[in-house]
Amino acid sequence: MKKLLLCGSAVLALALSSCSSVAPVPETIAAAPATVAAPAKPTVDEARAFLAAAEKEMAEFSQRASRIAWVQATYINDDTDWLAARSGSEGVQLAVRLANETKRFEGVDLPQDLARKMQTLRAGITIPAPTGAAVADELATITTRLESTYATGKFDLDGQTLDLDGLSDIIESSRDPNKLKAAWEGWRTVSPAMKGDYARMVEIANEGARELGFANVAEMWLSNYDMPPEAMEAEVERLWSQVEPLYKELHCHVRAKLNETHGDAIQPKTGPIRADLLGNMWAQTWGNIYPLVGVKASDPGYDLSKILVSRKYDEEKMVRTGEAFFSSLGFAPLPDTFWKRSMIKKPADREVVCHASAWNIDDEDDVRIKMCTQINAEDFQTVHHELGHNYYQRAYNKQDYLFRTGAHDGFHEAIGDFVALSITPEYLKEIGLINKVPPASADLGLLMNQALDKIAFLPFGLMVDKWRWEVFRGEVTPAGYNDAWWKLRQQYQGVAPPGPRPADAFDPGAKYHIPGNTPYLRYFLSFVMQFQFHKAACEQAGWTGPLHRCSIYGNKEVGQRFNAMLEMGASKPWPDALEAFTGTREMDGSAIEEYFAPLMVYLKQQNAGRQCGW
Ligand code: X8Z
Ligand code: ZN
Repeated sequence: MKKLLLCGSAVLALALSSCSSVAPVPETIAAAPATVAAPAKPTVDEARAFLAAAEKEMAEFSQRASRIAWVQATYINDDTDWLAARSGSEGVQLAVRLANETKRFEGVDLPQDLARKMQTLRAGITIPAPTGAAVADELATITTRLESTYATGKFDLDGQTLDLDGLSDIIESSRDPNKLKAAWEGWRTVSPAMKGDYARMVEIANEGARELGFANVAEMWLSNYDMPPEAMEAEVERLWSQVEPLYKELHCHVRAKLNETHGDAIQPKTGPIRADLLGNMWAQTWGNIYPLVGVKASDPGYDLSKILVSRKYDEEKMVRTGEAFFSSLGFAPLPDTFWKRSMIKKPADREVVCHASAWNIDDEDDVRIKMCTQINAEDFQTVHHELGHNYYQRAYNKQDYLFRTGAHDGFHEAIGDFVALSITPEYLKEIGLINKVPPASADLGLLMNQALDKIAFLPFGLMVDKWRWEVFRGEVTPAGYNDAWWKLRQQYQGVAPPGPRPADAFDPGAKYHIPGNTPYLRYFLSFVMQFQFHKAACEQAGWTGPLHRCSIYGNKEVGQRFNAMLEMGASKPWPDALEAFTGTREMDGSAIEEYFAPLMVYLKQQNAGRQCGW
């Protein structure tokens, strides 16, 4: 029941990390009367036996639950929704029972490995419920409905019924502001129906968190990083302050270019950027508008999306190419079952959850991905992202059950992206996708392309859970959900909706991870850490050139050191895992700063005389 999948309905998922000691929780049991002997403190052996039994029970449950979840996600109908809700309810009841049972061991001086497992059991339920079958049933019905509503959402535009993929195609390629606005607003007609369910889910989950000794779900989520939750929140601020200046410069330049393209009436020179103009449904990555903002004199001279199409890549070839990269690092090929059981192509005849995800069905070798793959550069990157999850899952599958997960959830998200940072022109030439490596004069173009995805993402990666923390903490009530969302969108990303939002709008629900209940801080952490991994790997490879030209393709020594980190899973505090690969124990934005340093110089020159900020 933990980690059935990464990036799917995560209600049952035990979170992906644990702490080195059990955090103190408020006393919940009144002191026994003096005349009655207090029950004997449990021993370390009892704790070990309890954990072994819990791991066995969870592993067994997960065998069935993960298959039910897979069938539902790849074949949505009323019956699979029913099955998923039933199984989800059983899973949350099991997780809550085991989490409550850890209370018995509070105050027992446990060895580090046992303490970590106790902490994972107690804090690792993404969306908990209070004890009781009826409330667990209600919660699971709600969470299943939220995800299915998102996955099956449609909107009629110009006489055509479009799903998220169809509407996204418009956002990604059209330059017509009216059409962009219609597609952008159209997708957001899917989410108002979710709002009541979402608000009720928050109530139930917070009650569940309180029963387990947390103030609310936000505190619970932040308790999975081997440090007190307040310290983790401060860490996140520290990392953001490192990368914010780069984002501000990029925003300023992109806004100026959009102003040149669309004129003052559509995109003014000052203030926030219109969210539908950035080439992505959520304005989270901006690579699709590279042609509008690219560095003319420094263009790399190739378009990977076009090349993949012209070279007749199909869905399988995209994934096989990703697999070959991991093989070049020394990883064993994916098992035959991966190819038989994965869903890598959007089925024409049924509803599925298209949002890409990676699964390990049996917690051993039955790894799979689920993607509605499109033949373009973005999905080429996503294929590597998903495979990163699968290779991590396989690397740690010899650990104890509760340690078969990432060192923290940001590690899990960073693995495949780190590998994909090595998709350099040199690599593309090596695998025959381009004929000529662009000269150093193309560096700014290459960096701009990368920044539009990697730097643009950072404030979005941060604000999604800032919103959820406010919601779970009760700082924002359902009446204020949408305004709070746009306040954060404006504050961090400097984007605004293309027009006033309707009174019933629930725009957070139009982003997969909100109805899908997948925590989002992991991606912010990943986007910082993947550059740390890249820099460390390039140093290990003896690379002395600019970081964005370094590829570790084919480097088995780096692969070995990388694997040493992956194999640890969550068995040690995450700084130990980070150190095993990078030699440092801290998350740090200086690698991403170094990677983009030449672009920062260029952006500052371009922005001279412009009024930046919003
Ligand atoms: O959800 C994902 C992955 C699956 S874990 C496709 N990502 C985030 C998103 O799409 O919003 C990857 C980067 C950010
Ligand atoms: Zn992922």
